[in-house]
Amino acid sequence: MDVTRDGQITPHEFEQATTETQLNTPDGFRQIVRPWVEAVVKASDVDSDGRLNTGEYRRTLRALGITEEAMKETGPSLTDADGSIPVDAAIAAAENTYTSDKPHSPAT
Ligand SMILES: [Ca+2]
Repeated sequence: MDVTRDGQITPHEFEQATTETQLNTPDGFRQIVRPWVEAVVKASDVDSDGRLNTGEYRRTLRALGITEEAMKETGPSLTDADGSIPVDAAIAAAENTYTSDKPHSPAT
């Protein structure tokens, strides 16, 4: 990570290293990001029924700083007929978001 080997990690070095190891690589996602995503999604499932209902889903995205507009784009593609999202689908969508080459492609 300390490319210049000066004993300090600049913001650019940090960004470059994390992008290379975590983003756009399924292995990087599985090793580094997926545990965090799983923890967030499972903590969001307040009633532990294996699904994120609308309230659980919206509350989590709001806490993560996701805008209402982005929620409207993402939610409908993931929800089942009852409006809830299976926990596994939410985790898969996050993986796609982190590893896809397409911008704003949560669950394609
Ligand atoms: Ca739930």
